[in-house]
Amino acid sequence: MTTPPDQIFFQGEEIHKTKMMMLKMVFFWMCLSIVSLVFISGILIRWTYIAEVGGQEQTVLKVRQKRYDVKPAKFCTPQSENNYRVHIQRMSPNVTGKLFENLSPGGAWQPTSCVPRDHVAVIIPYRDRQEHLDILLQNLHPFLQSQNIHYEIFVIEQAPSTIFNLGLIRNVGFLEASATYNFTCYIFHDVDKIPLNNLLLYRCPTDKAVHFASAEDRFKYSVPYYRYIGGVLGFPAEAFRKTNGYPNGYLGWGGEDDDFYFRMQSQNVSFTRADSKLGRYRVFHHPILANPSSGSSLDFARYLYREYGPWDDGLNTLHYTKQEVEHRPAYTWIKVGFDQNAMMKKLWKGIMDPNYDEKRNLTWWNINMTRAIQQFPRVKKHLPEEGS
Ligand code: BGN
Repeated sequence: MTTPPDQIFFQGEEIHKTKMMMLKMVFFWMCLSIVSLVFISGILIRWTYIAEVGGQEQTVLKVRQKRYDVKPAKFCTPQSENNYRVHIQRMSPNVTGKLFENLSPGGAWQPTSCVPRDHVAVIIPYRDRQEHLDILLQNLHPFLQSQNIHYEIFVIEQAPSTIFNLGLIRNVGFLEASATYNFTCYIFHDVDKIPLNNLLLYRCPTDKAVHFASAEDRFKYSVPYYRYIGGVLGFPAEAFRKTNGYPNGYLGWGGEDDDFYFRMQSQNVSFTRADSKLGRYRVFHHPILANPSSGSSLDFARYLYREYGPWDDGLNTLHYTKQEVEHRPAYTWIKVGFDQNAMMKKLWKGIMDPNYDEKRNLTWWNINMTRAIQQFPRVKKHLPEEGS
């Protein structure tokens, strides 16, 4: 016997309905279990939380409130008014003792109520200028603290018996400071320049240098010439490394900063200059032992960089001995020695000759133009014709 067609249809519909019912029930139970699971975990978490904070509902509320109140990290901003007073007379040790009380040994400081964005190393080359250093420090600490930055002051002293080599000492300062912390700004600071306005912010852009000393009193609050980048100059690490640092081969006073300007130019490292209302400095006078040969070295170096690219001297040829390190109350002191004569011979690839000056009992180094031009012929076209 065969089942009539309408009966087949009826049976099929029944089965379908039953299946749907079952599916709906499964779905309903699944939803119910998820909801109860969430609910039970909620209760459990809450219980654990209450247990953690002492079992008091009240405490839970307080703790929640407290957690809610915690503000996101606040970045430091500099003080907006110029409340920094310059003290040109050397202060007594009692007064400076108080002034330096809040510093970490080694002359480091950072704000505690906010997160500093700027981490600044101030590098001061030093030789025989105790009074200038004392006056600079008594001003520099309040100046930097008013800017709410993290900073440390490094004083790099050249061991006696050789002519002062400012470029080399600055390079040492950079290497030593960057070995202690990854500072965002390295500021090369002459010991005899006192900043007068704390709205001049000691910080660096990420990719170029800043010339801070744009208005020294000795230059009637201006720069003596456009290329002048002496006095106080700041750098982020990468841009400074790109220049290969200061030249190590300028002895005595003058020229190393001008040479450095040409290095920056040859490496496309640009700089900004502080507004002359802000970049004001008081400069102490001191006897100058000018280097009689820096002019000719500079002339040569300038065209050498232009024609042959980065000169093989600077951070990559630096050899020195760290003789002493002390974390003094207001600064980190590093005493450095090096063999100046050996370095001068090697450094300029034999194009320099020593020249003994009896009057001063010092040896200067002069470019030997004949050898220099043989070795670097492309420089010749830039130099004045002989006899002209
Ligand atoms: C320049 C010096 C700079 C110095 C400024 C300001 C030279 C190069 C020899 C021609 N340049 O004359 O080094 O920063 O005066 O004092 O001496």
